[in-house]
Amino acid sequence: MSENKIIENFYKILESKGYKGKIVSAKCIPDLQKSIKILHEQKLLDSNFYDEYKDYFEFQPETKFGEIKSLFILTVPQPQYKVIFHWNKKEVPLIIPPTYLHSRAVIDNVEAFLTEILKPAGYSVEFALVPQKTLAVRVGLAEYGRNNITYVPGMGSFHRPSTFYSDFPYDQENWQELRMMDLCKECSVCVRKCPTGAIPKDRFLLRVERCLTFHNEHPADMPFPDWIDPSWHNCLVGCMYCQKVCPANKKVINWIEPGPVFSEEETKLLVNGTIVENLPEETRIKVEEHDLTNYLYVYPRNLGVILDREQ
Ligand code: B12
Repeated sequence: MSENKIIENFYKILESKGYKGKIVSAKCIPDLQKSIKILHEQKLLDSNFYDEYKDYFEFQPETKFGEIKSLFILTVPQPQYKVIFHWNKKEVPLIIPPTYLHSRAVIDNVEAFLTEILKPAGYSVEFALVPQKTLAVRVGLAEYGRNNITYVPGMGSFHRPSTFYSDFPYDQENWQELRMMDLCKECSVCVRKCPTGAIPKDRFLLRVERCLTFHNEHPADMPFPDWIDPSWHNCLVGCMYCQKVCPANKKVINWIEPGPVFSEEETKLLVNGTIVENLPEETRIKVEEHDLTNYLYVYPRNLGVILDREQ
């Protein structure tokens, strides 16, 4: 199959699956590698934050297949999930925001789709650990919201971008300016509703060290800083304040899929930090089926603070 036919096929199947994506030349890599490092050098990013995520920001493009000629960035719609805990004879429903669950399945699906298109013509793909938002906006797949999350038409911020390196030859750079949605120019509802003040008024770049998510994704043995008011917690992990009030999310905001229901006994085990292998079989299966294993490590603190409010 000719290269043009492959590209045509890529966009056709992409659309039929409800995904969106772009192909970009590997010539963009040096620019992408610089994008976050520059902000660090200008001392605009919290240094603890930068060190924690250095592997993403200073990524090294290496593959088993050899020379990288292009990058495929695809994004897939993602829902919120509602998990119900039982505590003190009450139901405590908690949201898990989009993109936390089933990430492996999404990435595997995207990889299978790309492999199906490219392998018969002799091309390879390999997952790329890159700053996804920057790339998505640079190639015109998404635009930034004022909240620093990216938005795709029809999906709002409820999408998971993933990128793959390939040896498929592609020369177009289609590298664009970083863009904020037009809607945000007249809107600052996320700035006002963020309880921690993480979305600044005086600059675009998020104050990550103020973002609730930055703290609640840390391992549970790192207590929340004192300035975080317990009433601010609104999700099992992550936070929905800025996405929930965003007018660009109007169409997706009520997309909530049911998650598991945990009995009082099970809730106790989870808040006590029981590792997945030590859970009773029925609970373990529930946790694994709903892909909750990756974030169990935050439950003792995150769920603990919320359940304390329910006393
Ligand atoms: C580090 C990280 C975090 C950190 C830091 C957040 C942040 N702002 O980057 C923490 C832990 C706080 C976090 C939180 C969340 N994250 Co996060 N995170 C990442 C990660 C690993 C890297 C992102 C990154 O590169 N950050 C560095 C900053 C500097 O980059 P940036 O935000 O793109 O900044 C650019 C712009 O500011 C631009 N810029 C500078 N000046 C200006 C001026 C203007 C006008 C414009 C337009 C642009 C601009 O330059 C910067 C560099 O290009 C990615 C995964 C990945 N591999 O990319 C997920 C990722 C970005 N996160 C994701 C999600 C979903 C979230 C949360 C929504 C989770 C939640 N709460 O539910 C929150 C959102 C917080 C927020 N408001 O930004 C998704 C985003 C999907 C999407 N729709 O965009 C990703 C892609 C992971 C995934 N699961 O798919 N996250």
